[in-house]
Amino acid sequence: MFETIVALATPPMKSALAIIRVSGDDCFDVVSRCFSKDITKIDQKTLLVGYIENKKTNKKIDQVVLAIYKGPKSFTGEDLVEIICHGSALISQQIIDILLENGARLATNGEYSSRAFLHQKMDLVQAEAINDIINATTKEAKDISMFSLSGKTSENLLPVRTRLADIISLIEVNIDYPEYEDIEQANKQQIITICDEIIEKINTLIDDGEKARIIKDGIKVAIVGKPNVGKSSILNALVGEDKAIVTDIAGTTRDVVEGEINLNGIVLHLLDTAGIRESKDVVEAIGVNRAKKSIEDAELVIVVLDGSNNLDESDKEILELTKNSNRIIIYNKADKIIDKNDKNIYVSALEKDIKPLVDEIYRVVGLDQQSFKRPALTNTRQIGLLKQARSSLLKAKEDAENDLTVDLISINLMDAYNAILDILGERNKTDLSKEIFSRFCVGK
Ligand SMILES: Nc1nc2c(ncn2[C@@H]2O[C@H](COP(=O)(O)OP(=O)(O)OP(=O)(O)O)[C@@H](O)[C@H]2O)c(=O)[nH]1
Ligand SMILES: [Mg+2]
Repeated sequence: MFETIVALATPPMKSALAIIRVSGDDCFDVVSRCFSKDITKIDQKTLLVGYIENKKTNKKIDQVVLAIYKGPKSFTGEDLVEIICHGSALISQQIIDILLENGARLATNGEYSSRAFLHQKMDLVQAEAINDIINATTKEAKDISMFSLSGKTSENLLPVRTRLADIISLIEVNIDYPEYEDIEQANKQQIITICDEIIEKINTLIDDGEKARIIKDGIKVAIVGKPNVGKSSILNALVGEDKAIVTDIAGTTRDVVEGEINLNGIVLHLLDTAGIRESKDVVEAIGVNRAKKSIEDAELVIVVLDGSNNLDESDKEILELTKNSNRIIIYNKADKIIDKNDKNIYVSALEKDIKPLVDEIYRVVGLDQQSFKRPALTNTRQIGLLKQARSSLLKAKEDAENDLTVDLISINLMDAYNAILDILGERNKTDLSKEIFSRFCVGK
């Protein structure tokens, strides 16, 4: 039994129209109890004009249009009504109240999508994409989410899932029906080869996923260096405005200054930090600690050196601090440098000549044109499960190499298979025996 739920689908503010969504097993009954017409007999998609009213007090609440969807042909798969009313927070609240009085309950977060999933209107990857589409801030991020919503991303998992089912079926049939001589024997070498093949496919999915995640969420970039090397000037040159204060006084930036840019589809969340040095000034010292912390938090660190001067101990300390980070080292103040070394990246924030840095960011992030056009699993849950599947496969392969029995090997293969099903939310819906028997005509 799916209770009838109600929620406002549009923001609670003044607008031309607002939409209230009602969905559930007795949705049409609930709506009919507060609508001027009876909709309980409707058996196909329809639009109806009428009044939402309080039938006890005989008071009309608003004139509305109902978009009526007969389940299973609806977003949730249930009977569903969208009430299109006038866009005032007061009106929508009154309509929701009257629906609540007549048998509906308030929907919880994501409950419509969760019902769509439960009614098999979409898999989990598609359901998660709804949120991503709403939250996308760039065209590129939206396009990636659109692949997931349309089911294209889920299709990427098919080859992995099929290959895993192939090998598991082969092993299971060997275990369960050893007396059948016409069944292909699962040999260890074959298992190792198939494991390798699937691991490679999963590696590609993880790699594509990490790249797509960058397109979706952007990347956190910390700009660090000793005082006065030009960190704030670089931030300003990147964002194209004077966000951070620039002076020739060392220790100008005290707190972290944030900026954001969209570099052809890659959003950089930039953090300009206080110049790192020993300081007795309490405020500056806190800033320096924050700068050090931002190195840990950042996905990419831009280490700025003053190319017009020789490196000193402070520079070396910062190079040491960032040695394990994903980092780009740049030499600023190129306008004052005479001897340049081919291996270094030179920029002049003063002259807004930062193209070498932008190119290097692109190179390090590793996105190519294909990354923007490819369906990919992007969220932490999906990538986490891919990694889980990969480590189970590595264990299965190791077991096969150590000549363990096939039933032991199959435990890890099953774990990998389940992790893949979990990505789609299909673990409890899929009967592996069906997959097995669809491949073999055992018992003929
Ligand atoms: N010649 C030259 N001067 C620059 C360049 N970039 C920055 N400067 C100058 O260097 C000085 C310090 O610049 P900032 O951007 O404030 O340096 P910072 O690293 O943020 O300094 P703190 O906030 O004190 O750590 C200013 O006088 C800038 O005008 C450059 O590319 N060339
Ligand atoms: Mg600064």
